[in-house]
Amino acid sequence: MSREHPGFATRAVHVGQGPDLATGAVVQPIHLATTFAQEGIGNHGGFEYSRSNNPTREQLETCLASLEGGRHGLAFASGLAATTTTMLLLGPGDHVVYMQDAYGGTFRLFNAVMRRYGLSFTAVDATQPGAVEAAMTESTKLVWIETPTNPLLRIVDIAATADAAHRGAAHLAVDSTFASPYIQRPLELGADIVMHSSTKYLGGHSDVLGGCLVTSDDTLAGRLRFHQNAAGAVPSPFDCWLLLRGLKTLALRVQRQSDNALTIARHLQSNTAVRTVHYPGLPSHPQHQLAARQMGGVYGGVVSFELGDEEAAVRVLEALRLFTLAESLGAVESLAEHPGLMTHSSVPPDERARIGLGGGLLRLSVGIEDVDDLLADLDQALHQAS
Ligand code: P1T
Repeated sequence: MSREHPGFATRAVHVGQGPDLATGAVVQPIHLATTFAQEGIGNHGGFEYSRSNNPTREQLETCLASLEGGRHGLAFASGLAATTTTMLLLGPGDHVVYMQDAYGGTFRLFNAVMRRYGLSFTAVDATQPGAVEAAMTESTKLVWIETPTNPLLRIVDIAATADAAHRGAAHLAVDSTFASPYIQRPLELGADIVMHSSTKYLGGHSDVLGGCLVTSDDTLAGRLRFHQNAAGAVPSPFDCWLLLRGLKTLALRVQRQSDNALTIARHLQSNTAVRTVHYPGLPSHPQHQLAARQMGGVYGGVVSFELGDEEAAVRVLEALRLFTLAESLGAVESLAEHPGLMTHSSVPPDERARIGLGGGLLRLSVGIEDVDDLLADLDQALHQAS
């Protein structure tokens, strides 16, 4: 690469990659080997055993670190494997403050699993200034936020939350899955760890599960690397290769998905059956100014909106033809789902009600299709259901 600081799209195609030195193959081979020959005991070329490190995984981790503007990237078998490995840094008595509106699986991991190991958790509305700081105690070691949140697309101020966490000597981890590094780079805003479900935008084709962590803190990186190997929730080389392939088109895909999503969000606002549209790119979003600053004017491919009640929401879902009824998000094809009955059903009903996740809420993951076809599908489904 000739420029001193190559741009995002260039790094997505080239960092950690490039022609194979042995053969000249323009695409790197997949290193399936589980173990690597040593010239003498402990004398090797950086690879011993694939759980500890693998050439294909290392390429992916190098590329991910570059895209997030971080020094160290770590790849995992799923987003939840990345989150679990972060939790392994903590011990009995440690306290975590987390954003209340988070992916249902994150809520379940914290409350149904990690509490059993002596950790305690406090959920706060981290969009409110001062809420994180007010919930922190002397035992708080980690603040965990998601922004934009799943599924209500709320925005947390990363820089302000990093300051609050650091004043209390805690680390800040940001689940940035809904944004992708094309849109938002939390480390540049003061976060200590950025986490992704790579299953979503990074992979981008609904064909690989993965997760990652990126940090610029050498000490944290060393501890995470130790636990990545010790707990062993690592991705397969083939999955790493698929993710590298996905990353190459990340900028193109997310730009197109965001353009389509903004058009859809505006269109839904004009439908009388739709009560509220949640999309940070709309000027009516309560945190639009913050989103504009933090997300660089591109707002991602997820839109959620509220209909009168659960029955109406289910009828619309069943009437959609081009949008596929399915969980997950971030891939090239458009998906639609009911968070209360699907992705967030592991969040107890009273907790859902508390955070404003109602039965009439639908979530769209907008793909790269022609937007006119997506609009027509939504129009016919809303019309049929009304
Ligand atoms: O599914 P997995 O790769 O383990 O990632 C978990 C996860 C973590 N964080 C966020 C913000 C997520 O959205 C997810 C997974 N979410 C879905 C499957 C979903 O449909 O919302």
